[in-house]
Order: sequence, then structure tokens, then C-alpha cells
Amino acid sequence: EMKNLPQPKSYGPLGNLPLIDKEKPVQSFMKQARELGPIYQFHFPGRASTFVSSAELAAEICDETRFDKKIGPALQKVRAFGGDGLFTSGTEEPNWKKAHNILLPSFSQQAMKGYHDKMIDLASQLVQKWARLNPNEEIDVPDDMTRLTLDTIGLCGFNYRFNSFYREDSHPFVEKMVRALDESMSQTQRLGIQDKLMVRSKQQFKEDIDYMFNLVDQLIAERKQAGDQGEDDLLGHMLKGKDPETGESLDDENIRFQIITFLIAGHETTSGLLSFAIQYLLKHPDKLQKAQAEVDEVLGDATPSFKQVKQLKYVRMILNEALRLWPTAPAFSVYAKEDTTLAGKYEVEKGEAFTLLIPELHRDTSVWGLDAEEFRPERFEDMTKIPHHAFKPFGNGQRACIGQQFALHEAVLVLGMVLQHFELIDHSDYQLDVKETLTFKPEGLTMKVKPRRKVQ
Ligand code: MNH
Repeated sequence: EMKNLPQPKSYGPLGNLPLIDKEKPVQSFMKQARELGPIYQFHFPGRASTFVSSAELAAEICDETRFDKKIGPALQKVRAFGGDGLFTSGTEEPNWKKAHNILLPSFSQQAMKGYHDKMIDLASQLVQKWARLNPNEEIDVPDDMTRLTLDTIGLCGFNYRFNSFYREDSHPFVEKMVRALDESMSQTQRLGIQDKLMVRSKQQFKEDIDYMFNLVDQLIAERKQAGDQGEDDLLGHMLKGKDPETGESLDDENIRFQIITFLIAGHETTSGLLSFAIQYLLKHPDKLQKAQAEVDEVLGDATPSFKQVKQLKYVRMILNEALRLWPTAPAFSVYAKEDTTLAGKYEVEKGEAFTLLIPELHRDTSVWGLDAEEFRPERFEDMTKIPHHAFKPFGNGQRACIGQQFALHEAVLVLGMVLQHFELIDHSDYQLDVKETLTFKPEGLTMKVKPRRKVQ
């Protein structure tokens, strides 16, 4: 473990643990970074983590010749249901490369054209719901965005309709998934002895995972039964696809892990992104107006086509700026493949791990300027001016988010349609409170809307 790094105040055998707000661990680490600088060490009972936060150090650990993705303690816990799916497998595990090769074409720009109409289907359900509200009714923004994004990945991925907009409460899958994620995060923070005492939580964890496995195994079985006229969706690609390198296809257990991974990774993060973007627009009427003007010019009254979504440049800039300030997947970890040196001054031994605090990187004033804390989408006018390793909301290199194009196409389309149809009203003077699960969300964000045009 590295020596002579800054460290926060220590509390005997608990190490630095008492400094963490259990509800907001990442925000606690961000706070420490502001006090301790761009690299520091944090001691849990029995282990330590090294956090990095500057553009200079991010560029170092993003060098894939020297560093690779680390499956740290938190991701280890998520493996109970993500298994060796893309997100929770090590790069050296055979199923990572195999699934990566088989699934890449399903996330290409070309593939997005195939998902577009399904995305429109669900965005229209959201617009219909909001258009039918009475003027005084409040919208729970993260809640409706989660309905939308879960249904979108369900339909585009597996031709399955969660039908979240036809339910009072969210689909049972959501509750179980959120509780399982929550439990895996809590397990990482408990002391060994504490954790052993949590019998009830562990039983619940098992039940929740069984529920998820059952739902997904049923999806796979039904598709296989339906025969070869399978849909041209992610599941179809996984069942039919062969790794061009080895000629092998994915086995059923791995397909189950991939589906669960896509359901989790594919909706929590995108719904958080849409919620933060709306939060910022509520607080920045001038940017909201500018976005509405773009949407009116590009879309008018029309349902967005694939090409029009690409033309919503300012809407996309707003989403990038929301991802800069509150990247909804806020951290990732890497380990050193060999002994090396960081920034010419920190000796690093093979195996040493680093966690990048993305929100802090995104606030590094040396690249983002003194107004780094401000919401200003105009910084993304020209993407070529953004230094290469200063903006990492989707992770790095070959282990970066495979769903990036999917998330952005969906988010631009949805935010575009929301702005096309509604005035957004900050009825409660909302004050940002960032909730953490595995991801970030603006807790308790509500708004009211007023229709801007007739909904067909
Ligand atoms: Mn996504 C990896 C952020 C949407 C599926 N995603 C990552 C990583 C980040 C990330 C960061 C890298 C994590 C790490 O290095 O440990 N993802 C996002 C954000 C959004 C998002 C901010 C939305 C906004 N992700 C999506 C969507 C899908 C998806 C949508 C699927 C439909 N993400 C993945 C998968 C991986 C991943 C799968 C793992 C890829 C790999 O390692 O091969």
C-alpha cells in the first residue's frame, strides 16, 4: 500500500470510517478530497482505498497500458446478481471479452436506429401522462424518469413491457433491485461481525436475487420457445451472436447476468441524468428558454425522427453539463498492472488500486475554469476543446460504458419531447439533495408542468 499520502483523521480500529455519511458515502469522499487534495488514502477497518480527483492524475490512471479496471469490494458484492456480466467481470475473465465482442454491434449508432421507435413509444407514454395531469398536480421527477428508462431498456433489450406507466407503484423488479443494490452497498460498509449479524437482511437479499433471476430466466425461456423468429433486440443478439474471435456464443447463465446488468446499468443512471438535467433547467430559466427555442425550431409539432434527435445540439449540451456536475455513476476503480509512477512523484506497486471521484475531476478548475461549479452548457459547444481525460461520465477505454450511445439517444429524445410539450414549474423552490444508491439522484425533486402545445 502507498505511503506518505494525505489521510483524514483516524479513529483507532475504525480507521476513517466514522467520517462517512452512510447515506452519502461518495459525497463524503468528495468532501475529503476538497480538504486533502487530488490524491488521498482512506482507511476502512481492514482495508484502504486511494482516491484521485484531478485531471492530471485521471489522465495517468486512464492509461490502459498501465492500468485496468478493478472489481473492488462494492462490485464484488454486486456480483451476487451481476455475476460475470460485462459490468462486474474482470477484463481477464473469458466472458468479459466474449460478451464485449458479441454485444458491441447492438450498441452501435446503426443499432440505435432500430431502438428509436421503441424509445418514442415510451417517451410518448410519459408525455401523455403529464399532459393529462390537472394543473395543480405534482410530478415526482426521478420516479417518472425511472418508469420511463426501465420500460425503455425492457422494450429495446428484451421486447418486454414493464408497463410502469400503467401501475400505481413501480414494477416489483424495481423495488427488489433497489433493495439488493442497497444491501450490497451496506455490506461493504459494515464491519465483519456486524455483517454476520444481519441475518434478516441477508435472507431478503437472497429472496430479491431469486426474484430477479426468475423473471429473467422466464424471459430467456419464452424467447427460446418462440423459436428462431426472435426479435432483433439485445436478447436476440445474445442468443444468436458468436464471438468473432473464438466462434463461441454466450451460455444461458451468462445471458441471465447480462440481462440483469442491462436492467440495472441501463436505467438507474439514465433516469438520474434526466432528473438532474430537469433540476438544472428549473433553476436556469435562460437556458431553459434557449433549449425550448431549439426544440421548437428542430421539432415544431412533430414526433422526433432519428435525425432530428441528432440535431438537438443544445439539449445534448445540457445533458453533458448535467453529467459533468453530477455524473450519475460517480466513481470507477483501476489497478496497476505493473510497478509504475504517478505524475512523476508517486511510486506505485503492481496491484495498487485507485478510485477516480468523477464529480471532483469534473470540477478541477485547472481544466474547467474558475466557474467549474456553475451550470453552463455552453462549455460543450465544441467537444474538441474538452481535454481528453477531463470528462469521464462514461468511464474509460475498453471498459467504458457500452450503453453510452443508447443512454444519450434516449435522454436527448426524452428531454427534447418534454421541452417540446411542457413549461416546467419549480413550484416548491426545490433545493438539491443528492441521494446515493449505486448511482446519484436528486432526492425529492418534484415540479408542475403546463402544456405548451396539443398532444396528438
Ligand atoms: Mn453504463 C459501464 C456510466 C448508461 C451499460 N457505465 C459504465 C461505466 C460508467 C457508466 C462510468 C464504467 C464503470 C467502471 O469502470 O467500473 N452508464 C453510465 C452512465 C449512464 C450509463 C452515466 C447513463 C447516463 N450503461 C448505461 C446504459 C447501459 C449501460 C443505458 C445499457 C443499456 N455500462 C453498461 C455496461 C457497462 C457500463 C454493460 C460495463 C461495460 C464493460 O465493462 O464492458
